[in-house]
Amino acid sequence: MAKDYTAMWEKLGLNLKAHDGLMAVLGDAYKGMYLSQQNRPKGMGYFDFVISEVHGLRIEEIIDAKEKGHPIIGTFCVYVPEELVLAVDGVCIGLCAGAEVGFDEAEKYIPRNTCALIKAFMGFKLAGLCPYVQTTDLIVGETTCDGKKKAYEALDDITKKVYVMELPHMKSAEGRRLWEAEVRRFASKLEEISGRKITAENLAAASEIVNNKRKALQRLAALRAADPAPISGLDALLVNQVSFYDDPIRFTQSVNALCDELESRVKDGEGVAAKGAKRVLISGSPMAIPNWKLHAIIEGSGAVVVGEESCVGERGFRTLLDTAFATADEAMKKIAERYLTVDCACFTPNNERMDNMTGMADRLKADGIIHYALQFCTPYMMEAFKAKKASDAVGKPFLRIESDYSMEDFGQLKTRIEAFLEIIGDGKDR
Ligand code: BJ8
Repeated sequence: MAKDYTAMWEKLGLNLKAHDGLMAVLGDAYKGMYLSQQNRPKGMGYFDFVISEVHGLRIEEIIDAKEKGHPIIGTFCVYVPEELVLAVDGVCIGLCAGAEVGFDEAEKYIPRNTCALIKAFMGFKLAGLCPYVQTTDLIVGETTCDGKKKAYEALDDITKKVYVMELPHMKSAEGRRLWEAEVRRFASKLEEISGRKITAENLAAASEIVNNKRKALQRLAALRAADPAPISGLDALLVNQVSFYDDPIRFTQSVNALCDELESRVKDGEGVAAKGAKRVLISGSPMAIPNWKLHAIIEGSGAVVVGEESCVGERGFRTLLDTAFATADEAMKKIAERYLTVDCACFTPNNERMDNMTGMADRLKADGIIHYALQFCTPYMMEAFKAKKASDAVGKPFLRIESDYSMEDFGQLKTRIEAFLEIIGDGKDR
C-alpha cells in the first residue's frame, strides 16, 4: 500500500496487530500465486493495484461516500439485487468471507462443522479484521442455506445491522410471489435508510450500470473459450472476486480494457499456457477472495482453468436484467424474475444448474470438470452426485472435491488433481 492507513483502521475499530499480520500473509500469498505467473495480460495491472489497496484506498472511498450520505450495504450473496442499492445512490459491497481468520472466535457462536465461508464472515467481524463490515449501514442476509440463515441471527446479535431477505427454496408460483414481495420490502428498506425514493428513472440508470458490469464479465468469460487460453483461471477468478467490491463503473471499464487486450491475444494465438494444455471447468461453491487454492493447484500442475460455474463466476452474471420497464412497479417484477434465474443449490429442484454446467463445459471446451464443495456445504456436496451423473451423460471426466480454506490438504489435493489431469483430454485434437 502506498499510504499509511493506520489511523483509518484504528478509527474503524480494527485489531491493528492482527490486521497487519493478515495483510502480510495476504501479500505473500498474492506474490506467490499471482505475481509469479508468466505472461500475464498487462490489463491485470489494474487488478493488482486494487488488491494492493483492498483495505486502503477502496475503504477511503467508501468512507468518503458514507460521509456524503450514501448508504453502505454489505452482502454475502448474489441474490441481493444490486440495482436497488445503486438506485438509492448506495454502495454495494461483498463482505470479507474467503480466509481462515477468527475461526476460534467464530466457534463461540456457531458450530465447528460449519462451512468455511460462514465461519470466515463471522471470524472477520469478531477478530476485527474486515474494514468493510465496519463501514456498513446495513448487512443483508438471505435465507439460502441453513448455515447462513442461522449465522445471520448471531451476526445480528453482534452488529445489530443485519436485514434478512426471505428467499424461497422452490421456483413455484408461490415461491415467485414471495420473492417479488421480498424484493419490494428490500426496496422500501433502502428508501427508509437512504431517504431517497426509488423511481423508474433511477432504476433505469442503476440497471444500466449493473448490466454493463455483467456484460463485461460475460465478455471475459467468452474469451476464455480460446485455445490457447488468453488469461489464466487465477486471473479471471480474481477479476470476478474484485467485481464484488470495486466501484462498478471503474471496474467495468477496466474489464473491458482487459478484454480488448485478450481479443488481440486470441487473434495472435497468444496464451498463458501452451495450445492444447488441458482445460478444466470448476463447478460448485463460490470462492470468495482470497480463496485461490484450487486454481493455484490446477494451474501449478500445468492445466488451465477455463471457467467457473459458481457465484464468483458465471452463475453471478449469466443473466442480464430486462430493462424494458416504464414504471418502478414493473421494474420490481423484472428484478425479482432476473434474480430467480440464479441456480443456487439451495433450490429444489435445481436441474438448470446441471444444464448450465455441461453447457459451459462444452462451450469452453473443457476436458474435465472439477466439482468443488466447501466442506460442510450440504447443498453443493449433495448436488455433486447429480453433477457427476450429468457430466457422465455428456462424457466429461469428473472429479469431486471437498475442501476448506486451510492449506493442510494442499498436497493431498495436488496428488488427486494431478492424477485427474493425467486421464483427461487424451486423444483430443491438439
Ligand atoms: S446464491 S452459492 S452466494 S447462497 S458455501 S454459505 S451455500 S454452506 S455461499 Fe452462496 Fe448465494 Fe447460493 Fe451463491 Fe451455505 Fe454452502 Fe457455505 Fe454457501
